[in-house]
Amino acid sequence: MQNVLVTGAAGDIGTRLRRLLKGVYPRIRWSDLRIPADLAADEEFLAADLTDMAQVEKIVAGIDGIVHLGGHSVEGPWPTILNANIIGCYNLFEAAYRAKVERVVFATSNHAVGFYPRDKTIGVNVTVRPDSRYGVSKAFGEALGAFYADKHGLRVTCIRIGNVGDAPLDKRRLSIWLKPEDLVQLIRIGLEHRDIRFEIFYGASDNEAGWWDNSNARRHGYKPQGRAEDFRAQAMAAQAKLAPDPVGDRFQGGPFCSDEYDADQRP
Ligand code: 15L
Repeated sequence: MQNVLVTGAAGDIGTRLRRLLKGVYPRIRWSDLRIPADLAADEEFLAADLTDMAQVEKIVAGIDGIVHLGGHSVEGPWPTILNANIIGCYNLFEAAYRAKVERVVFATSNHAVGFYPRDKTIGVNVTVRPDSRYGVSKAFGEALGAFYADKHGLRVTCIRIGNVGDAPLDKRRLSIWLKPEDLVQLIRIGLEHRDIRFEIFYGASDNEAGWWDNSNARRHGYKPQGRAEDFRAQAMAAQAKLAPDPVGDRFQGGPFCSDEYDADQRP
């Protein structure tokens, strides 16, 4: 990997990666709608609106591998999701294919499978059960990745990210926490491992309370360093301050499940 493009450079994960990926690849081009406020003089940046194919073609030109973080990262109204995560994601994969990019690492989300109950351990071969329009858009991105891999030979890795942060924020995040450095490991496997064709990994650290069977990532060499249990006391203290969420607490996707939920009220 010589020339890497990372979309979503100004977001929370993008901002962390700008520090953590420094020097890892000879050239990293960062992109987002707007220039990050703290962009350093030695960082390459190209602004792009992912809904505009001509702009996407410009940012993928000359690139070998893409880390696609860009888009809308929580639930939103349909027009927002449609533009940022459906059209934007299609443009990204299609432009990557046309420009003969070798690899794409797609930041998908736990919300593609958020309606699995918390007492069930799931692997990467389960049917998607999105918990939001956002989750549906991530399932779409995974399907798009499989399509470009199977039909056109793009090497695609989808990372179903739990929650990236310095520490797990609450009880649910004890199960899905992803230490930023562990995300870097997963991204590097996607960009560098010789056997990648189409893979799905869970973006989770070594969490004792986890719900995901991440043996596929481990088979590819993933050795997570973060341990959510080291932060249990502070996560549970934060949990105690949250209002009970009878629906969200049943499902892996938490509040994304209870938001707009009315399934129990139907005859
Ligand atoms: C996500 O997919 C979001 O991007 C992030 O902001 C968190 O809400 C995370 O999921 C989560 O489930 O905690």
